[in-house]
Amino acid sequence: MAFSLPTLPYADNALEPHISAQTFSFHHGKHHQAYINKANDMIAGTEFEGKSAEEIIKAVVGKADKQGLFNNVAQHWNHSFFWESLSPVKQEIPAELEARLIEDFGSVESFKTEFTSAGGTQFGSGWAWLVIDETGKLHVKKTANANTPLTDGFKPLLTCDVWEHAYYLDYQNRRPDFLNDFVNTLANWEFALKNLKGEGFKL
Ligand code: MN3
Repeated sequence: MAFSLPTLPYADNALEPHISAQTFSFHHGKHHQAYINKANDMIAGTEFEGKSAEEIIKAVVGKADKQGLFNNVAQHWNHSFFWESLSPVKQEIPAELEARLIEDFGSVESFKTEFTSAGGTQFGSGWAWLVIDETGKLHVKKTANANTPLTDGFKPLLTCDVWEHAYYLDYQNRRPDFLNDFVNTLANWEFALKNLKGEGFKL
């Protein structure tokens, strides 16, 4: 079964004025679709046919001759996860998740500062993440390009794409403003909580 573009879980203008329909038309309709097309071309007729995106990512990470496959499959996973990490309606952080953020970061504000700082200091393209480790502790991570904390033993709870294509039409060079809007207005905390409980995302 080849990979296919997931439908956005909201209308393409539902996150305006923060993320415009025009951004989604390029980011979801062109960039994400291109990663899927390239991944499917590379997978067809190989041992990876029929494998999940997560299985392929973990199997090929760090292999120089599979860098292109890693990049395109990981970007398919990362983007599918990112669409779900956004909410068209501003959400309060659920009490159960809030308690865990306070436990591991000291306060919700400290977590937000660490997250926006991670995304803001990722030089060039990449991602900011809220993840959980094997012992159940929450961490903020940043990764470059297509890289994902999945391959370092972490389970992602929430992500923000900080490639320029994610925000440039709406924010131009103001990546910190995009990240502040993400943590204060756009983040889907219910999705993060589902992932925390192990009821979340699989691809
Ligand atoms: Mn992107």
